[in-house]
Amino acid sequence: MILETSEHTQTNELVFSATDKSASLANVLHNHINATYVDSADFSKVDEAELDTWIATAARLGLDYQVVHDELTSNLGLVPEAAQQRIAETMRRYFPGYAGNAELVKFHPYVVPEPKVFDESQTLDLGDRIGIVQAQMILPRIVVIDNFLDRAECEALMREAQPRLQRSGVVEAGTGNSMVTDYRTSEGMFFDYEENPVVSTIERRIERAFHWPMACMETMQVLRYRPGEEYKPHQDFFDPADLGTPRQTKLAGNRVATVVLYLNEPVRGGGTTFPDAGGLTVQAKQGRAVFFSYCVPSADRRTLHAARPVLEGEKWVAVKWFRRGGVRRIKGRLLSLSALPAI
Ligand SMILES: O=C(O)CCC(=O)C(=O)O
Repeated sequence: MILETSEHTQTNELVFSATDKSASLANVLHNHINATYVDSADFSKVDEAELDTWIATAARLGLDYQVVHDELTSNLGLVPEAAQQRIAETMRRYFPGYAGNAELVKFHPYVVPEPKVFDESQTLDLGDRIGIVQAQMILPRIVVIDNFLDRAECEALMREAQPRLQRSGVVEAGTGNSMVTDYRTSEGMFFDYEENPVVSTIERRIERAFHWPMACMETMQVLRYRPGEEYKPHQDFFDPADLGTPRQTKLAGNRVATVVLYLNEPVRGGGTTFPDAGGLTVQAKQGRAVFFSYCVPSADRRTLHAARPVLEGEKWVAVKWFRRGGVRRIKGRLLSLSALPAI
């Protein structure tokens, strides 16, 4: 039995050979576990969320089930049944398609973030609130969710971000450096992970909504567009053909999905448009999220998108980009890996 994958992961033909790289990745994870958990010799201090992240990351990196299971028994001291149950619980949480017996599962590294929408009600359990799915499509995979943020959260993000705004940049294909261009004329800033309680709450909500650990996301960016400002059509992933791409992807792998959160409503203009999705345009509305994923860094996924010029008023958004892997240390609490499979 293999991990069931959703439509958009099945369509790609790239298949990772998990066993080839298991040894070296296992070492990285193993060393980490030794350093963080075993030296402390107090397994009761292992944080549940941290363990979840570790298991999900191992799965995503393509480690064998048995390697993960052995880590939990030999390094965390779990009895085999408890290790098996723990893996199954995490897999169900992070990979909605996961159906089976943990002992038989072969982890699939091409899983992408995906919201678990309740078909009957077209809602999404965000943990502390219920998202309303306004529209969704399979290819490109786009989901529009209202009620993702409340008004106070939107206002807090704009207020905190405002004094730190600077002219936005884009990544130059040849070098991987950031540069200012007429292609993207907004201003922006980045919050640190869990920088304040509002950022933290929203990051947790994003983790839960899309089944992807925060450690495999970039920090939150907030953008402001004033009249005439825009971001012309672009892809969010780093093109494997670009010389600057390895610099961008060596720590965290490529981007696999994006969520744009609208913090306010411009008077006119400013929608997010997807030219390869028949020109679908999502209008900015306070509290709304538009999510899209791209399991491989290819225009075939049809996730070309643009922020249309604002015509009147201002538009504010927060953006989170999801990475294939690349777990970083977040406030000393989460896993840190530097070796990642190149995708
Ligand atoms: O502002 C928007 O509507 C989209 C933002 C965007 O495309 C980006 O930052 O990559």
